[in-house]
Amino acid sequence: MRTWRISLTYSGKDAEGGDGAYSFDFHRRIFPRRIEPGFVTQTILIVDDSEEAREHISGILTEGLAGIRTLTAPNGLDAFMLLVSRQVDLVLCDVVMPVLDGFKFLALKATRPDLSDVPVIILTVVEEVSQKVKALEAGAADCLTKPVHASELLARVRVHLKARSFQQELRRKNAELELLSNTDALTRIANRRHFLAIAEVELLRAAEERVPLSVVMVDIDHFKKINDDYGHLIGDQVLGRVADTLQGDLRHGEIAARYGGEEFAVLLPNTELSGAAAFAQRCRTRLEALRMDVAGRALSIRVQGGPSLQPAPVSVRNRSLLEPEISWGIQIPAQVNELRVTASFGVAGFPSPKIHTVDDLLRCADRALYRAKASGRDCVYLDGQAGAAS
Ligand code: GH3
Ligand code: MG
Ligand code: MG
Repeated sequence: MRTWRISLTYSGKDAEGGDGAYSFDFHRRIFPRRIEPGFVTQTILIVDDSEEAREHISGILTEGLAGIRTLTAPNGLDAFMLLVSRQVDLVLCDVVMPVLDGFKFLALKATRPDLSDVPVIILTVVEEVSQKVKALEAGAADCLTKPVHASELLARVRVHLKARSFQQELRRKNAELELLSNTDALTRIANRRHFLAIAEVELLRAAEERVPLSVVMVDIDHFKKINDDYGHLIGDQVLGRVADTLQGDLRHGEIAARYGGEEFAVLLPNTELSGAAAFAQRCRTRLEALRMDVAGRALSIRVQGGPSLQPAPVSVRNRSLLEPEISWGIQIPAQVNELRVTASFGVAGFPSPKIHTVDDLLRCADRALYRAKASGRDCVYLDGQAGAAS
């Protein structure tokens, strides 16, 4: 994709009467971090107790590789502190160092799974194969013998940085895919699959930690009529607004999902039935107050005919044979209406003697929802409750 570069240049006299110029580059302002294709900024951490060695390696890297930034540390402990606090893409690490040597640094790094994909190249003065094997077994990605050969160092660093870039890209794509597979495409909230997976985990946790867990099932009232009166597109918008309304009232750890067509489910961990009922009431009131400006379906009348009362043309090619044709239409503009939407709510909570599984929890909430529908809609019913909660 091309991006446009717009520059504004002003020139004239400055305050002292000399020639002045002002230039504003929109491209730089709007895309300040945009970099040329193939140009990446990556950070390499060099760990060595010898300042001379650190500077030597840093010089080789910054001269030999485009877009490389280096950080340095004199021992394994300082290196670890940098690793956990800064973005580092690769570590070049000496073995023998005061405070924390190269092997202990590898062991410390291994305690942090989030650092597992940062490759470490061990630099050792010992030529022995056993030393290299030990380093690789301790988690190093590669091993080089000191004094390092500039071209070999650069070649190996390139390989590991490239592998890391691919790995990061893969991770990013996987995260995107996971998000997509957990999200309902229309309303952008969780889908049923994701909801059920989270509900399983939360029910287990609730049972183990002896804390409550509630579910609210929500079903839009007479949604079929909304589709019939305003069309499916407006119906879709209503689904989005309802999803936003439910989502807007959530606290951390709570999850709202589109459970089916015009049915939603909300999972409320650490919430008793009474708290969940209050949540449902708040949502019900908000939905009741929601107004959407929409146009009803336009009424359109079209009259078509030819001079000899023949049947209307069936294809454009026949058209010229039937000329002159009378064709006129009248469009009665649609009225702008305020669409109102209500929903019915069923609430169930764990612990309850009837509830042992997620299926039980959902079934009880669904039964309460059914009773809310049966008793006139736009209300909240609790599991096991005789009268409506609202
Ligand atoms: P009730 O108050 O008893 O719940 O009545 P209702 O009309 O809401 O329920 P019903 O089950 O009769 O109709 C649900 C309608 O929801 C029918 C279906 O076409 C519509 N629907 C389901 N999914 C979608 C969707 O993604 N978009 C739109 N626009 N409509 C949908
Ligand atoms: Mg409905
Ligand atoms: Mg329904």
